Amino acid sequence: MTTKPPVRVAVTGAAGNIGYALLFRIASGEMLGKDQPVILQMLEIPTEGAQKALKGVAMELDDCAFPLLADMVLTDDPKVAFKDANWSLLVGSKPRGPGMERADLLKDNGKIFIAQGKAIDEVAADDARVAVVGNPCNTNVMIAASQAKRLSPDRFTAMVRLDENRGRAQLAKKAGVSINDVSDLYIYGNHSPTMFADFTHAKIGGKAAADVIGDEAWLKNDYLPTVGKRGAAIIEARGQSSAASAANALIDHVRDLVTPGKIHSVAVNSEGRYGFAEGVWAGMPVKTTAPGAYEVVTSYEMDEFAKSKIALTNDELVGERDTVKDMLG
Ligand code: NAX
Repeated sequence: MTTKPPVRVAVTGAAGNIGYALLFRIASGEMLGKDQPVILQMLEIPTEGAQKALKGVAMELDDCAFPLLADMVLTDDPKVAFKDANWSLLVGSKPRGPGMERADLLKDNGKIFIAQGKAIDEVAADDARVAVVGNPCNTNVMIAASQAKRLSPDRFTAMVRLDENRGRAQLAKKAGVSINDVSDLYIYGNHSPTMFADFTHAKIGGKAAADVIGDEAWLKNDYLPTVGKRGAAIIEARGQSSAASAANALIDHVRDLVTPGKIHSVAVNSEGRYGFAEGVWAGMPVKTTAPGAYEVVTSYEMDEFAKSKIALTNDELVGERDTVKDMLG
């Protein structure tokens, strides 16, 4: 059996749909490795219903007898959940209610991410890393990062990996090839329908995807909206938002961030790259350089079409930042 010390993984919204599809895979070693013990530190809101459901999830985790699950913490207190956490996966957030404006959602969720960003900065491990899934995830991660005094902004990432996976799957389907033949497809901008799935640099079987597909109109007018609105299409079909595929993407997001050499789409502090405004968190390709560390791949040259798409998604990110500007620490 392994002798590695356990990694502490905090998961918020642990009794929710994504949590249910996520925790078991973390505990079975799919995220951090089959020889890496983990301690799950699970946060839920302090209602009786949520805490009871969380207990139920923990009972099922017990019943799996996972060899790598060293311990569990169940709590409604962020300072307990994030204590010494090496990874904090911020999945929980408030869903948009009937008649609720997007600006209200941004502000309501902003409060959660102010508190959680502060708590992580205060009590998480020195090597703390954060991945935000709860929507609007690009803006939520910006708010959380703005609260941090100890942890640098590069520790805070948000998830656009589900969009990358969706984009690769749609290209493979259209070309009639295996998913393994699709590469170099990266997501730029916001996790929202304005995102840009950059088909202009994608490859199929090592060749330019646009040449293999041979239908520019389809790529621009069908493919991009299909990828951008896939979340809504899933809700329409299942009556619930993506959960298993979102959990799967989060596993991919973290696993590739701890695997040197991997190039993948992550929403990071833009620092003005690819024409994004300074200080917004935007999807872009990153290369993992050491476990948990990455550099942005800046070598892709964008054509006029790609630049116009990036400008649109950047405008939306800037608009979201304006809405929450009073919440930025
Ligand atoms: P659920 O509503 O099933 O679960 C969310 C859970 O979070 C609930 O159990 C709730 O009690 C808990 N929660 C709420 N506020 C909390 C807080 N302050 N601290 C701790 N827990 C809290 O939603 P689920 O389907 O699991 O989705 C979770 C989030 O992921 C949503 O914001 C959703 O929009 C977002 N998504 C993000 C995706 C992405 O690619 N970035 C894709 C999937 C998903 O839509």
